[in-house]
Amino acid sequence: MKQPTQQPASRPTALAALAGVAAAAVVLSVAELIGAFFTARATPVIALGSTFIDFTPPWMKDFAIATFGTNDKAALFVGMGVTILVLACVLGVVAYRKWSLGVAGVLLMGAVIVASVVTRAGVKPPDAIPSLAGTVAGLVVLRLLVRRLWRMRQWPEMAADAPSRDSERPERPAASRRDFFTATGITLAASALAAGGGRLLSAARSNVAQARESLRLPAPATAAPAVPAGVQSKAPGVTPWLTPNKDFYRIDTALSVPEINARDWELRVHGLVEQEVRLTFQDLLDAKLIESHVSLTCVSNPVGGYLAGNAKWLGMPIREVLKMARPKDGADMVLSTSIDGFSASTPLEVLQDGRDAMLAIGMNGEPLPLEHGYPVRMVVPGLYGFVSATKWVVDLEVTRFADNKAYWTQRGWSERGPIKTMARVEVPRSFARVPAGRVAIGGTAWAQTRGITKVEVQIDNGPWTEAVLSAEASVITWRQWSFDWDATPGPHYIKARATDGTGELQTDKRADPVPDGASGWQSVMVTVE
Ligand SMILES: Nc1nc2c(c(=O)[nH]1)N[C@H]1C(S)=C(S)[C@@H](COP(=O)(O)O)O[C@H]1N2
Ligand SMILES: [Mo]
Repeated sequence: MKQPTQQPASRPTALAALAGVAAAAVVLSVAELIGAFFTARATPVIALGSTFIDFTPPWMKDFAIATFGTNDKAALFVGMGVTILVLACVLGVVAYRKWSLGVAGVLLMGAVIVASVVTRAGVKPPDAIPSLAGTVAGLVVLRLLVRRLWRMRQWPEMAADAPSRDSERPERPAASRRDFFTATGITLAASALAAGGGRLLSAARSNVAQARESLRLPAPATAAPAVPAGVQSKAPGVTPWLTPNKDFYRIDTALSVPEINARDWELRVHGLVEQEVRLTFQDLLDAKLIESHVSLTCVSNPVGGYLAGNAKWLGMPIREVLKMARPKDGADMVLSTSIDGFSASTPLEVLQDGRDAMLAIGMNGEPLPLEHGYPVRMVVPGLYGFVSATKWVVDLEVTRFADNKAYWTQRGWSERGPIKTMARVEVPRSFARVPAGRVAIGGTAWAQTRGITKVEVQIDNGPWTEAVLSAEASVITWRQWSFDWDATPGPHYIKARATDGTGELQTDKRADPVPDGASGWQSVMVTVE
């Protein structure tokens, strides 16, 4: 007969799940604390997230950027948090029901974490230590908490639910539920402290941000041509022609921003070259630097999207670096690799022609911000970032497209990526309500290395009419435009299209970002009141 005080069967299960969550918190926080003394990329959360990103199929990357924009990393962390929570609950219940299975589960997860850590680029075998220590600590805590639950089966309320275990001696004092909650609470609080402490410690140990602050950039040997007056669109509300660093879009696969000491930085130029070259940061500071306004664009940018920016870059021309290395006949590509294993394939000829392709150290008069590639990144006018703009670059291999594939090319994207001509409507915004009368339409257009010579606007199915082009700084920067519209009440569609410097009209053929960039004319719906 069951006792009248019998608790619902779900109660011990819920407590076991809670034990699992506490154990997972211990795994992660212990690894975080110890990880402060190792590479930032070696902590379980960062390593798992990065591994996940590397295995993300192109459509999912596209979906993530389309849905979350530059918050895609925050979305990933939330997704990971939920997954870890669910797995931890399952592990707790499994361990409570059958301890040996629980151990196997924890060890399996530990193995997955360690594998994802040691396979990260730029990570050394000792970097597995934080994850190993975390796993062991988590196992110990899980054992302590689950044992308390077993002992609770001697507590009459739960007697019928706990599996009978010969290993648990009846003479042991029965544990109470309060015991369990106290132990779990202490575990969770200690985990929070350890994780927070780990964060503070890594921040204190990293002096890269400080070194960047105190870095003084040299003056360029060749200054950027003066920006003509009137580059800004006349339409109020259009994005600034020059993008401030803090507003510059950020796209990369790096979950934790690599921290490189400029004095440790070295670039190796090798492969199909007569002379292997090694450059230090001091070599760059001493070189004849150029300064140039260049607009960057991301291949994942949808039609009308904001994954583009325009900055003044300071750097050493890559063609000068290649002159020292002297590429051999047959080479047609330079594979640039970052410290964290991202790579981009850039046609060799593009890096040798007259355009301002550079190893950049400055962005809008400052050292590169950490998240934009400090201390050195590539900037190549005319190509999407995924095949040219390697941040935290440490290696240039002169090679052939036939022999090597870059990071995104291995994942279904194109091996080359010239930027497609694009006109973007920025004001009025999509679905805006505007008063009837004179409405200023405006936006930005780009076709880097070809330039923009015309932007046309169409209202509903009316004629295509030329917009007013703002001044052009160069063919490698974007160009703004404006258009005065006499708006009549009702719903209206505004379309825009650009013509590049070769006279070619932007294609109206709709294409997704995969594999080599979105195309099509943007259409914006507005309501005139
Ligand atoms: N190391 C590294 N460099 C990288 C990437 C990356 O994932 N890792 N992404 C590239 C892509 S896809 C783009 S669009 C540009 C974006 O540069 P930004 O973040 O400075 O705007 O960086 C490029 N360089
Ligand atoms: Mo990109």
